[in-house]
Amino acid sequence: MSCSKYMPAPVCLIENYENGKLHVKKEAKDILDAINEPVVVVSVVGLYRTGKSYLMNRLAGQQSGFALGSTIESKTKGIWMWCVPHPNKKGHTLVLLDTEGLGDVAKGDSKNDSWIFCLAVLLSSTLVYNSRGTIDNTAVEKLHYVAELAENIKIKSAEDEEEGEDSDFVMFFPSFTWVVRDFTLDLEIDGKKVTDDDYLEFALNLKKGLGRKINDYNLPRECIKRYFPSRKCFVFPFPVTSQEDMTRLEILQDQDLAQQFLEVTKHFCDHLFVNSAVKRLKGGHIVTGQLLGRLVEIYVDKINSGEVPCLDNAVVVLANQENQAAVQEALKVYQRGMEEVKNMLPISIEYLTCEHQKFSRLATSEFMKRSFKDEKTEYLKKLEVS
Ligand SMILES: Nc1nc2c(ncn2[C@@H]2O[C@H](COP(=O)(O)OP(=O)(O)OP(=O)(O)O)[C@@H](O)[C@H]2O)c(=O)[nH]1
Ligand SMILES: [Mg+2]
Repeated sequence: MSCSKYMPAPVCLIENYENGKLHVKKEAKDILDAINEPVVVVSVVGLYRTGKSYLMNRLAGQQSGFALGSTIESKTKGIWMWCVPHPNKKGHTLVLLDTEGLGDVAKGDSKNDSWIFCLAVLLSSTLVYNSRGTIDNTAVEKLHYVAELAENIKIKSAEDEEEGEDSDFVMFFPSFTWVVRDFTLDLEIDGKKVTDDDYLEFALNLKKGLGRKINDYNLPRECIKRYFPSRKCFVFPFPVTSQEDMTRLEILQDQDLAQQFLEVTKHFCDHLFVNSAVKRLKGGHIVTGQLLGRLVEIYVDKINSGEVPCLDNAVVVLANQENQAAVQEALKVYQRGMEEVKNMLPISIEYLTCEHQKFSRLATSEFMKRSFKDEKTEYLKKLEVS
């Protein structure tokens, strides 16, 4: 059983220093290293002080966990992680990533914000974008980080770049869920009742015409649609009525919260539990906790060295590490088997050949279980030679 089942509270996964450098925390990496199960990764991003951490605690099914702040000062720093058993998918771990609030002017570091947003996109299978009030133009414009993704993430490695457009990259991007908090309006468009999803799509409609203003209006909308073809929206009412209660949500019981807030929260959580996919790498390989930890390191190293993280390169680096380990494990299987044969000596050549073939086959299948993207069967050959 993985230790994820016993993670009592979130830990910091990625810390950010004043000098702009990012750092992967060892404690979090060790936790991921011990998880051999596939992971479903849900991350939340959005402006600071909008109830992100509170929502993540609800997803973890806990009253408290990710630290909330009750002042206007931003609370969460860097990226925090909580691994819990997946409530619906047996044998899967749900990894919740809570991120630092974007757009805090006191912090005044927009580059840091871009990287936080970018890492959330790279690491998760579902990205929750949290905002407050309504989906008006300001809310959409605040999501300008999406428009910057093209500069901050590369899909293909330099060698493959000539091979045309990144048309299929979105397959490896997370699905997108827009959460609107403290929504007080009626869900109506032109006097007709609409769903949360209709509301989002309406807000993302493009304006016809030319000119800078229209262009500025359309650009973030076009980017959201392009990068996140799978979209969902949930509008939440106020959780409580009194301002005083708002700052002590963490200690309030469900019966103290607005009924409709509880209903939407449940609907939201159920939706994510059922629909959030297992995280996969470009190429389709399933990501386990272990692989996720390595992925975090690869991306953070890239960002720290001033380069742009690249999906393809990350897969190559990961595949090399994994295949190397797979060869070692397979060799062990073969050697262990042949040790036993050695103890039976003297034996006939026929029997020896037969045993050698048996353990070679076993070793190969052991290798195949773990290896990936060994397209040129480079590592399989390595195994045969040894
Ligand atoms: N009005 C309102 N307040 C909320 C809601 N959810 C949580 N809060 C309160 O808002 C404050 C901030 O909540 P957090 O969950 O810490 O917000 P955050 O977005 O994680 O904040 P940062 O980490 O600073 O970006 C706390 O006092 C919460 O009790 C909500 O749906 N509506
Ligand atoms: Mg927070």
